[in-house]
Amino acid sequence: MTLRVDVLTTFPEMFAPEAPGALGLSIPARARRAGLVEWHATNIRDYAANKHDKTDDRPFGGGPGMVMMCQPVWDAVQAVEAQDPRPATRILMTPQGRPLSQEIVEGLARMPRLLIIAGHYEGLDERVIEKLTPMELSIGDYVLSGGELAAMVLMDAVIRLLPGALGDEESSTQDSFSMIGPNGERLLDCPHYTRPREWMGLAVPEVLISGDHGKVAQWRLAESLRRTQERRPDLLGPPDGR
Ligand code: 6GU
Repeated sequence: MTLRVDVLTTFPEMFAPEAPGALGLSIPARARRAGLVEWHATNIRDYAANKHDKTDDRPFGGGPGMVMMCQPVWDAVQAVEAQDPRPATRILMTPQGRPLSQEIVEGLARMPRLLIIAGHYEGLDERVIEKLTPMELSIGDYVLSGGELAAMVLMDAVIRLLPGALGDEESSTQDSFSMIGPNGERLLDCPHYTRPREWMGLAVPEVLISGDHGKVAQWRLAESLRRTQERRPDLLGPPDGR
């Protein structure tokens, strides 16, 4: 079954399947051509029921920036959801959302249909969020001009997990956050090397050219653990301080 992704945005051009941007090249483009995924970008502006096709307005209480209005967002969601009988998992990209993780990505890759709202400006009127009850996701603790780039990040991460999206050469099982440690933790990836065996005085670790697959697997796990401890101790759980 083809995963259907709808993106609701005021900048649908960013998602043109032929655009040689984030999704128009490489793995997502190949997955789309293979029929594993289809995506449709809908312009929220097309659902604005006011004279000037306005989708945003000034915030009550004053202050800088604009707020996306309830009506165009709500109507766009209703219209897009009616285009396919399968229920859509509603997602709102926002810096106030839950931090995206590989675990969340894996869950979303099993869904038949995703509907991603990419907010712009200061965000959406809170009432439309309350009525839509979307899953709210952030891609990190920094601010983007809009949710579109974040939506593309999410889409890329989901699409590469669809069965058949990666060739054997690109298997996702050993990626960072997919490699599992002795206590079930998600680990960072190990270092990688290719030819030549020596470059600028640096040799490839001996074990990798030993041909001993057991030893290689052991070394990779140890390196993953060491890197995770060094760079992302938070992934290994809180220190056992008592
Ligand atoms: Cl999902 N949206 C925006 N606008 N900024 C972000 C983000 C999302 N995640 C991190 N920064």
